[in-house]
Amino acid sequence: MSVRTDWSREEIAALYDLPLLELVFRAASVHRQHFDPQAVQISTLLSIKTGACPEDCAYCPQSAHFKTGLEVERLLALNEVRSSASAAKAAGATRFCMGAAWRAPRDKDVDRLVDMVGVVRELGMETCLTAGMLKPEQAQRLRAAGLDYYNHNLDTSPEYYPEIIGTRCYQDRLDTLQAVREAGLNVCSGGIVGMNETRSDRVGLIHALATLPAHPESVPINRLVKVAGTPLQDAAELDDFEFVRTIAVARVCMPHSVVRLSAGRESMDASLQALCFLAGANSIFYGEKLLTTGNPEVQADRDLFARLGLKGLGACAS
Ligand code: SAM
Ligand code: DTB
Ligand code: SF4
Repeated sequence: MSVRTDWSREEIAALYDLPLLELVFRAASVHRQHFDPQAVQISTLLSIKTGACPEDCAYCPQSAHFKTGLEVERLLALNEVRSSASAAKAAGATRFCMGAAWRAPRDKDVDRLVDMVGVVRELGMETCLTAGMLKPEQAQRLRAAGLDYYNHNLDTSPEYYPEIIGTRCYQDRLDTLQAVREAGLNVCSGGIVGMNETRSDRVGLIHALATLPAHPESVPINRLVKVAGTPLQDAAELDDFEFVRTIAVARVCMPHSVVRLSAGRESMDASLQALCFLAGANSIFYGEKLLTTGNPEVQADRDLFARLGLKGLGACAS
C-alpha cells in the first residue's frame, strides 16, 4: 500500500474512536508489514546547551520565562561531546541526539554544531540534532557536515499551539521542517500529549504530521514531563490508553516512520510500555537523562527488553 499524505481529520478521528483493542490490532498489523516488530531503535540524548532559552514553551524547563531551578550551561566543548557519545555507543545506542536550548542558532553556532556532528560521526554513530529554527543555508551546512536527522516538533495541533507557545508560530515550525527536508536531512518531528489538550488537538497533531509533503522518518511522541515552575506543572494526567491510542494512530497514519516512545517513560510501567510497542512504537531514548529530566535507568531498560524479547537494534524500515 502506498503511503498516504492526504489523511482527513475525520479519518484520523475515526481511528481514535475505534475500540482500543481493534485500534491496537490494526496498528500492530501495519507495523509488521514494514518493520521487524522485535527491533527497537535506541537513541541517546545529550543537552549540549542548557536553559536560558528565550522561547516561552509552556511545557519546557529550559525556558528563561519560568523559574524551574535549572542550572544554565553554555554550549559544551567538543571533547565533552566526544566522551558522552562514546559512552552512549558503549551502552548500545546507535544514534546520538544533541539538543540545544535555542530559539534558533546563529551562523557562528552552526560552525560549532558542524564540528560536533563531525566527532559523533567519527565514532560511527548516526547523528541527530535539535537546535531550534533553521534557515535553509544552515540546514544545508549541517547536511554537508554529515548530520543524519534534524528534530523539530510540531508539538500540538495548529489551533492549540498559541496556548502553549507565544514566541513563534506554527508556520515558523513548518518552514524549518521544509528547510530540513529540502537540505536532504531526515526529518524527526512529533509532539507532546498530556498538555491539557483535547482529543481533537491530538487528532490535529497527527493530521499535521501525516499530511506533510513527506512523512517524517522519525516521529517522537512525548508524554508531558510535568516540571515544577512551568505553566503546565499541574496539567491533568492523560489517560494511559489515550497515550497508547496516539502511538497507534501515528503508526497507522505514518506506516513507514519510526515512532518513538519518547519523553515520559518514567511515568509508565512495563505493561504500558509493552502495549506501546505492540501499538507500533519502535524507538526509545536510552540513558538516565533526557535533556534535563529523568529517563529510566539503563539496567531497567535492559531488563524490560529481556522480559519482552525485544532487540535493541537499528529498526530497519522496509
Ligand atoms: N529548542 C529546540 C526546540 O524547541 O526545537 C530544541 C530542544 S526542545 C527541548 C525539543 C523538544 O523537547 C520540544 O519540541 C518538546 O517537544 C520536547 N520537550 C521539552 N520539554 C518537554 C517536557 N517537559 N515533556 C515532554 N517533552 C518535552
Ligand atoms: C523529542 O521529541 N523529545 C526529546 C527530543 N525530542 C529532543 C526531548 C525531551 C525533553 C524532555 C524534557 C527535558 O528532559 O528537558
Ligand atoms: Fe526553548 Fe526548545 Fe524549550 Fe521551547 S522547547 S523553551 S525552544 S528549549
